[in-house]
Amino acid sequence: MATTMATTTATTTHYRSCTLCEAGCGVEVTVDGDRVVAVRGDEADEFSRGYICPKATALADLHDDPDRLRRPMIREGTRWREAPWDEALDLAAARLGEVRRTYGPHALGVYQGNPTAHNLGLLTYGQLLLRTLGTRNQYSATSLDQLPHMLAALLVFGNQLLMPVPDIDRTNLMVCIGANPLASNGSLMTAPDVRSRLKAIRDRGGKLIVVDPRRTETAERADRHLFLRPGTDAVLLLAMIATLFAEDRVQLGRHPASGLDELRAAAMAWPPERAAAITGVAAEDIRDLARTLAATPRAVLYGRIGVCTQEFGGLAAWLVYAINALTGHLDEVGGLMFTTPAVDPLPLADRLGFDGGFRRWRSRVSGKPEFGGELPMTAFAEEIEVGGRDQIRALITSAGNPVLSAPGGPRLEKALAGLDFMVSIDMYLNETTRFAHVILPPTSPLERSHYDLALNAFAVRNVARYSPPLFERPADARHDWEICLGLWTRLGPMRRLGPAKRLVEKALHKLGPEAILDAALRLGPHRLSMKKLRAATHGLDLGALEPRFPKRLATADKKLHLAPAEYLADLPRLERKWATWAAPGGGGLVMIGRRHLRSNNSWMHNSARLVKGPTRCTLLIHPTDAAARGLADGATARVSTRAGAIELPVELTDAMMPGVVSVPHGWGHHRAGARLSVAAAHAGASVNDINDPAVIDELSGTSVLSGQSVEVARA
Ligand SMILES: Nc1nc2c(c(=O)[nH]1)N[C@H]1C(S)=C(S)[C@@H](COP(=O)(O)OP(=O)(O)OC[C@H]3O[C@@H](n4cnc5c(=O)[nH]c(N)nc54)[C@H](O)[C@@H]3O)O[C@H]1N2
Ligand SMILES: Nc1nc2c(c(=O)[nH]1)N[C@H]1C(S)=C(S)[C@@H](COP(=O)(O)OP(=O)(O)OC[C@H]3O[C@@H](n4cnc5c(=O)[nH]c(N)nc54)[C@H](O)[C@@H]3O)O[C@H]1N2
Ligand code: SF4
Ligand SMILES: [Mo]
Repeated sequence: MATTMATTTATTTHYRSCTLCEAGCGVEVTVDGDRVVAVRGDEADEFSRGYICPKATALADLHDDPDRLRRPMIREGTRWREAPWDEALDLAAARLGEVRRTYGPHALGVYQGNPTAHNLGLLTYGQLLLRTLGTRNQYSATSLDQLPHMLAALLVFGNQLLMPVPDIDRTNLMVCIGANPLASNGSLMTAPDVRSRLKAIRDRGGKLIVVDPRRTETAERADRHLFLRPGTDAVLLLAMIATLFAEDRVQLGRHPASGLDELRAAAMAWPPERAAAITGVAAEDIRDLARTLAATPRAVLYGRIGVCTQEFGGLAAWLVYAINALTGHLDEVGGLMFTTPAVDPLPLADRLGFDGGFRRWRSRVSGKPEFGGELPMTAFAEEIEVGGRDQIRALITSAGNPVLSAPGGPRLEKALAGLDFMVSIDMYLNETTRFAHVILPPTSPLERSHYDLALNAFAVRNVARYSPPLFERPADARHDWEICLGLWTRLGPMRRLGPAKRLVEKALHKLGPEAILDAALRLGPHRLSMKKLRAATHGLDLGALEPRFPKRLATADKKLHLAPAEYLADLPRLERKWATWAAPGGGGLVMIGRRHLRSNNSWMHNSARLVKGPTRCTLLIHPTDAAARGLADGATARVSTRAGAIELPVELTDAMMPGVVSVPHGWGHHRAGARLSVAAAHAGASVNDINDPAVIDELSGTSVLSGQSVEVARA
């Protein structure tokens, strides 16, 4: 077991998992005293097999970063001061409580960001605090990300967490649409060293096909790459389904399903020729895709964020699941499969209040649909801005940076500045948390324990790995879960207990996330325990994925729902969108994003090691589109939408589909008042300053991050 050796200068080696992305690679950390001297891949981790990406070393940078907050901060006007924990927690609870007493529970807003999913404490005690406040103003990065997949899981399989993953290690054909795992390391597909795993498909005679508006790092290594016009995935997928029906290739396999006739009728309106004119993919290529998927015994269609965060993301996510079902690849070896994680998230999620649901209520200002107990980020700013009953007047953000991560950054900045009170649970004073009145910083990732409660459920093998804290935390540091517990006892139902609440806090503190994890492991399908996990320094391999139907299906009738009414009702919107649409041209451009291996959303740009080298916040544009605008390589372009304009350097590349430009997200660190000294020197521009928050997927309420129209000109 790894322990801290802070008092000696001898070098020690510790094994744990990296918490920075979904791959969860095993790392070997060499420590000299209280300094990390090396981070390597853990060769003995059977799942990640020694692989790490350049971000792993940033675990050390994060730990050592002088800008990382180590004590609570209280803002008085424009001045920040460090404060003792009790003062900061008391103040936060008092002010939040006051707003709730005066205006009611919905006047409290909550935003939870992406690192929540990588944090045992936030997934347990964090939810205890944030999900029990009684407010409907719950927001998270879900609606900037995987909401359409979750909606499809709910409507097709009966539970929002039942998102199947590609059985990448046994498939012979992977069609990858709207995902770039070579940069992202895989998402809703925990598959460390995805590059080797993809290569293995080809080595065993299989194929990789990529459908993407950019010839990505993944596409470069594929057997085939097809350019697709952004936002047209639903059309492409419907045409593939039309082909399956027209050519009598539907093979549902062993699963009882409903909705087959409705799905056929819907798809028949989109013959490949019609779809070709819209998507930019040739009709014969569309047919080929459908035929190859149907004819290959072990095959999978994998769609990720590119199919989600777009105008028809809801429809597209549904159709990805539907095609896997129709071609006999759902819940089959080598296809799209359900996992058997050591901690089954379904019962746990129910207990924590993540019960699935859609449109049980709507947002106050513009009627955006609720999903899973949350409202979409497309409603966030307006719920703060517009006065009236249930207006958000106080906000808790936890592990999120919505000023950079959600469309409409400048608008959100104004809204945040107008809040009565804001508290942020975060280790940085960044673009978002600078608006807080109190910042409560958690321990560094190396000071806390880790177990991938959420992401093991999306791993391509069933695995389990526990990491004890590597460094002992400083005496005056608190873990995320302790911060949340501290706020909860002051703010939750316990507050009414008076002095007795301290006893409850003590008892819950003694319990800790490990005890919850232990219970969940024991109840889980592999009957593990903390003891067994602690003994397995390099993690446990619990075997390949196995078919789980019909038992795992959560629909009431135990059938696959292939044509849920919610989707059928959204099809006329797709019709309307393309009814009047002629051939490509007109010279208009649309914008997509991109990820880079050395970057992680908005928050890893303060690591000098990661941001060094040529600037990565550039506009990728096809040479023809650039020439039409008089833009040379390296020139500064002005990119604008109705929402605003940004300026950034131009990079010419024929890897872009003509008519499409790309700008990465998470940059724009020039904003005054943040404390990110390295990032400020590599500021870049925030693409979400110009992504218009009013452009949404109307079905799911998800933000549109791909395919918004932009003007590009010389700056
Ligand atoms: N244009 C565009 N926008 C996008 C995307 C895109 O592709 N294009 N992608 C979207 C996606 S998929 C996502 S998930 C979102 C992410 O959006 P967010 O989650 O809002 O933003 P992050 O950049 O991940 O910021 C994470 C924050 O958590 C803090 N943090 C890190 N670790 C911890 C921890 O252990 N505890 C606590 N308390 N805080 C921590 C960091 O300091 C940082 O402030 O961005 C979305 N925005
Ligand atoms: N290095 C690094 N890794 C990360 C992150 C990071 O910021 N950096 N973020 C993490 C997070 S929060 C997430 S959610 C995952 C996301 O993981 P992925 O889904 O793999 O994310 P991307 O690399 O953005 O790949 C999305 C792809 O969709 C394409 N695309 C854009 N618009 C469309 C469209 O309309 N249709 C289709 N078919 N394709 C389109 C883009 O060109 C891009 O290649 O990555 C995670 N991993
Ligand atoms: S791919 Fe990189 S960032 Fe992701 S878990 Fe592995 S080492 Fe960490
Ligand atoms: Mo994400």
